[in-house]
Amino acid sequence: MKNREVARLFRMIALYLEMKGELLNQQAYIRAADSIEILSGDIEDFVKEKGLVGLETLPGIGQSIANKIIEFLRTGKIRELEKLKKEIPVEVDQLSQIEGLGPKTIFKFYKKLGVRTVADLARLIKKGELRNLEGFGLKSEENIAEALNFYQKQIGRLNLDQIQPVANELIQYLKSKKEIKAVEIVGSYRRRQETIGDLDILVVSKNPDQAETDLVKFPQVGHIYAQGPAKTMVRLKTSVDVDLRSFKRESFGAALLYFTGSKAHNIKLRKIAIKKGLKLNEYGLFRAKKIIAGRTEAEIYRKLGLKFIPPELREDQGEIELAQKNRLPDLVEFNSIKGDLQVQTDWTDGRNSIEAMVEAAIKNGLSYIAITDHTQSLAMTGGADEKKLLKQMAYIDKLNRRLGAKFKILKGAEVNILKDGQFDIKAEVLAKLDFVGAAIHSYFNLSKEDQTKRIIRAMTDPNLDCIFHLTGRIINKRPPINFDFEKVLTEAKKTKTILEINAQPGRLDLNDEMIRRAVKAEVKMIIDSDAHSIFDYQYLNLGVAQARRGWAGKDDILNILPPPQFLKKAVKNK
Ligand code: DGT
Ligand code: CA
Ligand code: CA
Ligand code: ZN
Repeated sequence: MKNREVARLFRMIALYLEMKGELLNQQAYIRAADSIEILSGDIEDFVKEKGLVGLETLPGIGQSIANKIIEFLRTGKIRELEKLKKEIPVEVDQLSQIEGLGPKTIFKFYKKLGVRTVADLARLIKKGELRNLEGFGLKSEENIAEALNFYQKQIGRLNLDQIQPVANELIQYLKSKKEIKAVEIVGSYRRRQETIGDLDILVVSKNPDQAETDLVKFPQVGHIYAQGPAKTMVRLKTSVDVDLRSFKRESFGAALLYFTGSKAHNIKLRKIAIKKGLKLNEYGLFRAKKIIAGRTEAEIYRKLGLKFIPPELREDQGEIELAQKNRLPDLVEFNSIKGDLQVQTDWTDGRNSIEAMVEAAIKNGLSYIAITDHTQSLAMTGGADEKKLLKQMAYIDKLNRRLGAKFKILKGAEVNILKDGQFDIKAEVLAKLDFVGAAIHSYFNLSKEDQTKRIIRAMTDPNLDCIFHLTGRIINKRPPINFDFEKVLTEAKKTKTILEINAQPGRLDLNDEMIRRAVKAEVKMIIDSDAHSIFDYQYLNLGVAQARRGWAGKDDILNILPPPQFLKKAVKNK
């Protein structure tokens, strides 16, 4: 499948065009990239079947862009992009990953200071030369230095959504091979860590050499580091490193356990084995030379006197001790979310209509959603004011009458928390909504004291039901705001304010440790996709994984309840 590669190149073209200030053209490439990303089939098959004319029927794709798709499929290149790179020899895709650096600023750095790469930028900052640039100062230099530092620390680690599509593709590919009898992804991906260093894959194969050859022949492979016999390592074209190891069936459970990690979890398991006079390694659990378990993880845990520990918990945070006492938490389950309480639509910055978001929600097994478009002070998103909100409420009432009992649309909003903790929508309008969420979208840098006060003031508002993405962090891009989480938890419990676990792979906000503290403080949570298109509901399960990593049980997560029970527990002011 070359869909993702084509979309990536189009987004790159869009970045160069934005540097040049060709905004109309830039928008066209972004629309085309969106369109190709959501195409369900292989773009190459599509072109074979329907040709240039077929391409032009896709939304956002005209003749000129269709020709570039065909050019790429034929030659592996897009001349337009090559030309742009020559004209502006700047690594804009990497530089623009640094928070606060848009294409326009990057262009300015290039023109005035000759910055072409992240390394160039780092050098300039070190020399303190950025502050002298017109329109910049010491403060903006410090901000960029901090963002750069953040970027460099995380470099090379990918978010789950950057890795999931190619991981699924690779698994399907390996499963289709005759001699491969079992395939599992292990490592941090199986534990659903927030970011992934590399993909570790285990297979059972009658013929390990063949499995290695199969991996090397996977069409997405761009580079081979090492091939066989014990391990094969490759780099995919999407910059993901993959390790593949082959095991016999009777050792597969032991290998799964070993390579799922975490290392700290494994070390503790080995200590328990030793205490029982046993030995645990990636081939099995042994008494002297005799294997006593190895085929499944469950039998190894059992022989060690432990309940099975789900991969999301294997971080040596006390889970082993609880498993010994049979007191692991009754974790919230995958696919158990019944309602999504943060959904944006084309009334503001979402891509799809309310109707389309409802239809997709039903397809994803949900029975209610709250429409929570942004409110007015977020001007860039076309945020709603009171008048627009009231109009949307009336419209939702009409849709609900049509839908009847099978689905419920809740009237909601994602209100902005202003600098002083007040909201940007009048209380009398908020009181009319079914579900009010609020979030911080500005003033991320207040002092700890002011930020804490601001959040607490918001939570004491009787109209507020939930705080969305509390810390505001963007993984690899923006650090969390500075505030006193314990104080916020105490206040949330007192005011019955829900905290959201935002499932967007770039947010995953709250993080695992904060979820654990919220569980302890008996603060209720919900898991939302923060959908901006019909495709985002798929992220709900990443939110569930995050909740499980935070030891959240079924009682801690309110939106596994059907709508009447949910509303009764979740909504404050009704
Ligand atoms: P990553 O790739 O940085 O996101 O993190 P992981 O956890 O996938 O780490 P990775 O790829 O280095 O290794 C995969 C798993 O293999 C790791 O979670 C535990 C296991 N493992 C690797 N090296 C060792 C080791 O020296 N001792 C033990 N006990 N386990 C190891
Ligand atoms: Ca790994
Ligand atoms: Ca690895
Ligand atoms: Zn938001």
